[in-house]
Amino acid sequence: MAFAKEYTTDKIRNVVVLGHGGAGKTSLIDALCYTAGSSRRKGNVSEGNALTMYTPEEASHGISLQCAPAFCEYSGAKINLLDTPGFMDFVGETLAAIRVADSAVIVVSATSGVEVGTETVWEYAEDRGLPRFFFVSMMDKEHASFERVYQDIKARLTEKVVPVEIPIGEGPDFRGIINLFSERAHIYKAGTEKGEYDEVDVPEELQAKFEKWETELQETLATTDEALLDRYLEEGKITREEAVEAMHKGVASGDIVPLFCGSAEHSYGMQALLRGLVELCPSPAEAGGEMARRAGMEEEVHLSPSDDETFSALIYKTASEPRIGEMSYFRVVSGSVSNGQEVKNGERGSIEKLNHLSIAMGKDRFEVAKLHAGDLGVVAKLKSAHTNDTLCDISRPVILEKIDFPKPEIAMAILGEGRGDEDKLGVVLPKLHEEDPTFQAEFDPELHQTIARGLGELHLAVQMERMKRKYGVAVHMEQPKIGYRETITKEAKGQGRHKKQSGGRGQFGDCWIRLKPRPAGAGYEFVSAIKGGVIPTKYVPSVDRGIQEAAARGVLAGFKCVDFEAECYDGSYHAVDSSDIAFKLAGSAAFRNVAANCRPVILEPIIEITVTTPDDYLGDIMSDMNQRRGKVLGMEPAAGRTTVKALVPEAELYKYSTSLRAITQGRAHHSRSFSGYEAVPEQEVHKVIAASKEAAAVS
Ligand SMILES: Nc1nc2c(ncn2[C@@H]2O[C@H](COP(=O)(O)OP(=O)(O)O)[C@@H](O)[C@H]2O)c(=O)[nH]1
Ligand SMILES: [Mg+2]
Repeated sequence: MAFAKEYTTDKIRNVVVLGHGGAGKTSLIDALCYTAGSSRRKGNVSEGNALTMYTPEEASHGISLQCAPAFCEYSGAKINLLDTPGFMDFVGETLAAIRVADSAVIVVSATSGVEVGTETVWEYAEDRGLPRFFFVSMMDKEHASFERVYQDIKARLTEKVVPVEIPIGEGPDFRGIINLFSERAHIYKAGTEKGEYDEVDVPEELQAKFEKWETELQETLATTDEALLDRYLEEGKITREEAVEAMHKGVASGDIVPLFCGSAEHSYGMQALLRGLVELCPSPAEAGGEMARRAGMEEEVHLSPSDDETFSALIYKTASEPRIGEMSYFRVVSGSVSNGQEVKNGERGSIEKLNHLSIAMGKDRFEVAKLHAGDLGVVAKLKSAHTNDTLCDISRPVILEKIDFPKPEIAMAILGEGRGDEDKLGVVLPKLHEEDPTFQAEFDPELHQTIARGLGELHLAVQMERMKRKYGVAVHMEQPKIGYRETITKEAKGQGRHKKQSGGRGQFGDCWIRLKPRPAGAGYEFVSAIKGGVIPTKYVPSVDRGIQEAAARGVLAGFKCVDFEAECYDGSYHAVDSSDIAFKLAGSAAFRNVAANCRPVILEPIIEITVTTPDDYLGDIMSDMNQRRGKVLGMEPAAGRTTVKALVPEAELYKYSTSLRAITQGRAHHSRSFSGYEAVPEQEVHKVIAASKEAAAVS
C-alpha cells in the first residue's frame, strides 16, 4: 500500500487553534485544509460535516466537544492543526491539545471581540509559553470591525499584538487583504470556494491606511533588535526578509503576537495565514526538547526533538469508537518511530506493537511508514495504554510530563434506566474515565448512589450520551443525595436494657452509658469503665457494637451519628439469659435513649468554593451566595477581576455552574473543594428531616 507522505522535523508545525466557543475555530481549520488541498470537500459546522467535528454528540449539540487533529501542507511544510472546544466543560481536551502544540492561533470573532473564553485560553497559552498568533475571524459578517477587535486585544490581552495584514472592506464588503510585509494586496474573486485572488498593488484609496499600519509594524519590529533599529532609523524601512526573520524571533520569544484576519466562510485570508504559520511558527526542533524522567528512577533526562534521539511519545488523547476500538493519539517528542515497531509503555512496562501507524485527519486516518520527531500520530488497539502514558524505546523507558487535567468537581447521581443498564455501569464507567480523565464515577456506599463527576453539567450529559451510543447503556441523572451526618453537642447518660422472657431461655442485657461530644472529625471512641465484673468482660465489646449499629442509623433523621465518645460505666447480667446478642441490643437501646438527650444536630457537608469573576458581576454573585447560605472568607481583586472564596453548604450548590453562567454570561468560573461538616441551621433542619423521611418511604 502507499503510505502517506513523511515530513522531517524541520518541516513540521504543530499549531493548536484556541478561542471562545463559536469564534470560528472549527470553520477555520476546515477552510485552511480545504484551501491547502489536504481536504477535498469544504465542510460546514452547521451542516455537521466539518473536518474536525465528526462525532454524533458534536453534531447534535452543534459545538466542538473534543480535541481533534487535522493537517495540511503549505510550501513543503506540514501544519498539524489541533481543533479544541471553546466551552469550559471540555477544557481537559483543550489542555491536552495545548500540551502537544508548539504554537497557538487564537481565533477572535470580528463581531464579538475578546470574550471570556479568549481570556482563558490566552492565559493557558501564556502559562505554557506558547508562541501565539491572533486570527480575526468572520470578517465577512455584518458589523465586523477589524480595528475594534485589534484595540480590544490590545486593551484586554496584550500590548504585543501587531497586525501583519489589514482587511479591504469589512462585513459584506470584505473582499481582500493587504499584506504589510509584501506591500501587495489580495483581492478575492467572489464565489470561488478556495479563495482565489488577484494579487495587485495596494489600491490608491487605501494607501494612507496602509502606511499607518505598515509604520506600526516596522516600528514594532525595529524595537526587537538593535541592528534592525539602526537600519530602520537610517533607511526608514526594513526589508521583507529582515522583517520575517525579526518576526519569527519575536514570535518565538513571545515579544510579538502577529495578527491575521479573514473569513473561513469564503476562504478569504487562508493562504496568507498558511504562509504566516509556515514562516513564523517554530518547528518542533526550534521549540526545543523537554525533560523527562527515566522510568522507575528519579533521574531526569533531556530529550531533544531529533531523529537521532531515542524514541518517546506522549499519548494526549484516547478515544474509542464502535468497530474501530480504542485509538491512541500521540506526539512524538523525541526520536522517530516506524510502522509496526515495538515500543514500551514507560508507565506500565508493557510492550506494544504500533501496527498501522497513522496520521489523523478528523475522523480519517492515513497510514505512514515512519513518523519523525515532533510529528503527531495515531494508532489503534494498543493493549493497555491510556491518556498521559508515554510510549518509548524499549531500551530506554522514560516518562514524559503529563497533561495537568483539572479535577472533576461537578457531581450527579446516575441511575440505569433498567436493571441491565445498572449492572453494566461498573464496566462502562471506567472506560469513559480512560478516554476522558476529567470524568470520574464510582459507587458511593454511604449515599447508595453511583456518583459521576465532571467539569460541568453539559460535560456529564454528553458523557451519558456517549455511553448510550457506544455501549448501549441508558441512564438518567439526578441530583446526588447529600451526605448528611449527625452528631451530639451535649453530654448525657442513661440506661439500655434488653429483657425477653418467652418460653424457654430468656435474653438479658443491661448497660449504663455516658455519651460525650468529640471534636469534628475526631471520630467515635468507646471507653469501658466497667468495674467488678458487673458486665462480664466478654460481653463489653457487644455493647460497643450495639452502640455503633444504632449510631449508624442516626438519632434525628437516619444519618450516621459521628464524633462522640461512649463510656460504658455500669450494668448487670444474668448467669443464664445473658448473651452477646442481648448485650448488643442493650447497647443499641442505650444509645437511642441517651443520644436523644444529647442535643443532637444534623451536620451538612460544606464546600469551599473559589469564584473568579469580572468585577461587574461581583454584587450579583455575592447576593446569590447569600441566598445559598454562603459565608465569604475573602476577596482578592486583580486587574478587573475578583476572586471570591466562600464556604457554602453542598446542598445549596446543585447546578451552581449553570446559575453562575446565567448571572455572568459565562464570564465567571468556579472551583470547589470539600471543607468539612457544619451543623444544619435550625430553620433548615425540618426540611432535611422531611426529605430524609420521604426518601426512606420511597426505598
Ligand atoms: N459568516 C461567517 N460565519 C462563520 C465564519 N466562520 C465560522 N462561522 C460560523 O460561526 C459558527 C461557529 O463557528 P465554529 O467554527 O463552529 O466556531 P468554534 O466554536 O470556534 O469552532 C458556525 O455557525 C459557523 O458556520 C466566517 O468566517 N463567516
Ligand atoms: Mg469548534
